[in-house]
Amino acid sequence: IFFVVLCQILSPCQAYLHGKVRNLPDGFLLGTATSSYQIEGAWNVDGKSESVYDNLTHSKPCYSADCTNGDVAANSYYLYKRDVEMLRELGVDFYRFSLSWTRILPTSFPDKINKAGVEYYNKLINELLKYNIQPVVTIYHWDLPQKLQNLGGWVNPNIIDWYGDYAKVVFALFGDRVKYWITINEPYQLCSFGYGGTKLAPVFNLTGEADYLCAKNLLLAHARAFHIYNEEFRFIQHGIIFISINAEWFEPDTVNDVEAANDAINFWWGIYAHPIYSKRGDFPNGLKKRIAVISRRQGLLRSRLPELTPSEIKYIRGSSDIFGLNHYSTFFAYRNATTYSYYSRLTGPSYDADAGYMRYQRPEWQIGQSNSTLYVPWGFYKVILRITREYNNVPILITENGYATRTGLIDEDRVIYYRGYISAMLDAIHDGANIVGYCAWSLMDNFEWFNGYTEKYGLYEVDFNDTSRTRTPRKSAYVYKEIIRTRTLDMNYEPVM
Ligand code: PSG
Repeated sequence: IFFVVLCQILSPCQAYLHGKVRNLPDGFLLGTATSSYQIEGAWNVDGKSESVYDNLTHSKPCYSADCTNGDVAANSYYLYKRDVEMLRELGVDFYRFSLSWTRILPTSFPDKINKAGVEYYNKLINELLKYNIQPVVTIYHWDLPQKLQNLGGWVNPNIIDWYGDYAKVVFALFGDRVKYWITINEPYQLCSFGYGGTKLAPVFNLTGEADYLCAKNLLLAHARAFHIYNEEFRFIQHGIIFISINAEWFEPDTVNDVEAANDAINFWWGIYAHPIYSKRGDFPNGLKKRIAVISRRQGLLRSRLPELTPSEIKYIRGSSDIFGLNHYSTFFAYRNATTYSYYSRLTGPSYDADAGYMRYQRPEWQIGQSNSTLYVPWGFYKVILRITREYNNVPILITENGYATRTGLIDEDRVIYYRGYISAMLDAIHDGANIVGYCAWSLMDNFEWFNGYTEKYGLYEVDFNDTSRTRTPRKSAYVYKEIIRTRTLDMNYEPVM
């Protein structure tokens, strides 16, 4: 009774009573993320060679919505000390960033290690550690060496060796200090938008074929890095290694659309998650069957989805210490006349036709600057619980979650998004999910691939018109900082800016 009475007087305490302040679990890790091509700039400096994004944005200057590129980006190659200062302002436990393959290995191969490139990452890592910020390092976040792309990139099975050799080099260079390794960022976006479409490099647009070859090679390359780490580095370096999968939520539109939503999930992320995290391994059965049936109807003599042999299945299964989850939004999935009739279509392979579902988002959902990122916190809850149940309560690190604001420094829309999503995550933890940490995308505004600089995901605004690339905290930065400082989520906290 004493405490309840006291609580009537103290307002933060009242919020606790009314469930508006929630505690984060003990030892929960909080961080924020970026990736090399999106922030570094210095694209041809100090011995760095050409990546697929250097090549694409230079050969097609209007690849991105605003005809921009990452030549300078947020200039983090030169401003990394300011970046670390921002991370200290926020008080994060970790910083997730990625390594540029072409900065470290200009020939793409380990015959020549570029000292200046290695120096850059050493300085960044050491600066982080000086302030007790753990580096969480993505080995590959889409900026493939152009030279390897000329050899076919992710559809050439030799990429398993090339990527594995590169991974081995970075374990040896940085693994004494880096304890969290992410092999590859978002296979779905890479394979589907890059090899099956034109949104990302290498804009192959060979849907229904290249995207599936990419998927298989990528799974094997990821597993290669995992096994190299296990056999040669883990016992000395004692880190963990995993993949970051983009898993969006697909809700059945009606009771008749449960299968459609399931297919959507299988084609979007089950195709990557199932071989690694399920007990059985291999691609999901439903997906294998759909592609096999459609391929046969198309007159092909084999499925366009390459098979995983029993030894490949074994090699991939279990090749991740935890589940790196990137999540942004939710869709309703359904079938219609066209998607039902997929068995009869003869217009050639198509990934979307294979998947056989349609999707839409509700107009009443709060929409960010990015057209597909709408505020649907319950979808985050559902996707976490699905992964938890399907993959035997695997530990999850949220490696990306974020929202492109429509406003300026007072990004009220993103404050709502972060609060809603962190709250949904706490509900999922309460209901049994084993989530070890959360990472906001992104530390700062950056080159948003095909959207150029038109989408602003940063906790810090970056002034791209100013050569010094000034960084200024938005309201969401202050709100996140308070969450980190207090290890609680207070829905009503108003920062003084
Ligand atoms: C993936 C899925 C969605 C949005 C963006 C991504 N979605 O379903 O709404 S891509 C992901 C990527 C990173 C981007 C960031 C924001 O890993 O490099 O900058 O999200 O687009």
